This record gives sequence, C-alpha cells and structure tokens, in this order.
Amino acid sequence: MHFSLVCLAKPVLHGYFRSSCSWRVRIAFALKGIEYDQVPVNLIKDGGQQLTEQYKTLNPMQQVPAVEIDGFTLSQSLAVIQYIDETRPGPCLLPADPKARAQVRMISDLIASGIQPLQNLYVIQKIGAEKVQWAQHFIDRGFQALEPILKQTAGKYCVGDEISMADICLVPQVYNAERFKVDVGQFPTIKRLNQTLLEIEAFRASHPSHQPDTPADLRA
Ligand SMILES: N[C@@H](CCC(=O)N[C@@H](CS)C(=O)NCC(=O)O)C(=O)O
Repeated sequence: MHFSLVCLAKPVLHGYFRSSCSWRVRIAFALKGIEYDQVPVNLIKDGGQQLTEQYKTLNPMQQVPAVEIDGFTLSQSLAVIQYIDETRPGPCLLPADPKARAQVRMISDLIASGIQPLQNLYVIQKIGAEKVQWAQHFIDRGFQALEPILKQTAGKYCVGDEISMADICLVPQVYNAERFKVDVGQFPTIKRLNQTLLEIEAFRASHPSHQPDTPADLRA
C-alpha cells in the first residue's frame, strides 16, 4: 500500500559519509528515486557529533542514521528502509513471496545484527589496541556464515533476481570488510554479488566516496 502522506517536504537524512548504516538508507532512497537532504553528523570530529545532546533528541542511541520523514523522526536503518518501501512507489525492496521475504530479512538481520554492531565505532573504541583484529575476526566469522546462505538464495542478487533490502545491507558491509582488510576473495558469492551491485547507479551514487561530507582526500 502506498500512501501519499505528508510527502511535500523532502526527507532529511542525518548521516555520515562512511557509515554503512547511513549508506543503506542512501541506497534505498536512490533505488526508489526519492530526493532528500543530507545533514552530516561527523562521528569523529569534536569527539563525535552523534554524542551531542542536540543529536540525541533525533536518535537516543546516538548513532546515525536518523531520518526526518513525513513529519516524524525514524532511526534504525532497516526500519527506515521498510517504511520507505511501504509508503513509496518504485521497486519493492522486500519481495511479496513469503519465503523470499523471509530470506531477505534473514540476510539483512545477519548483517545488521550479527556483524555490523560488533565492528561499530563505539565497540572497537572500547577494544583498544586489538581493535583491527577484533573487527576482522567478527566480519570474517559473519561472512563464513553468510557465504553458504547466499550460495543457496542468490540469483543475480542476494535473493533471486530482484534487488532487495539484503543487497542494500550487503554492499556497505563489504565496504567495511575491505576497510578492515578482510580478504573478501575467500567468499566468492559475496564478492560476485558486491561487484554486480556496485555497477548499479543507485549503489554508485550513494557510495561514501562522493557524499557532501566526504573529505577531499577520500573523494573519487
Ligand atoms: N542498528 C542501527 C545501527 C546504527 C549504527 O551502528 N550506526 C553507526 C554508524 S554505521 C554509528 O552511528 N556509530 C557511532 C558510534 O559508534 O559512536 C541501524 O541500523 O541504524
């Protein structure tokens, strides 16, 4: 069902160029063809702008993204993606078939609950000197599980031949893996899907290397 709610104002994404969860939302907006404004929240500068009292009113978890849309504020990227899907026309980000839909949620959850939180900034900051090995370990462990799952579910994309929320979660997680120097070549299905998806305009346009807050030395 698609509502024509209070859609007059453009949504506002409070995010960070390199945040994988912000990138998920940017991909969803791009796939749906939704125009939006971005307000950068620098996770490093000033000790982390996500930690200010002002930002806390937008997302009490003090994380990006937070999205102002249709007169209210939403956080949690998967909730945002599903809200966009349920209220906006354009390609469906979750398939109608219950089995495929469950598989999309399984893969999205594996990444969003089982991998990303373990290598998130506030977690690795607590780890100290071992932080890179810690992040590599948990990304590698997650990908060891994800690879055989994707081998079963994937067609051209993560689940069959339609782009879904699972693909939206996969690409930013591979980007994180590469940042932490995990050898993605060990996972041929993950590698193949990532390469295929990065050819698509919605994934390219939303890439961290060309966002309004991308520093000059990281721009592509
Ligand atoms: N489950 C949340 C996770 C959000 C999250 O972890 N955001 C990270 C960036 S990807 C963050 O803001 N980290 C800030 C910090 O660790 O202080 C979502 O999907 O939106």
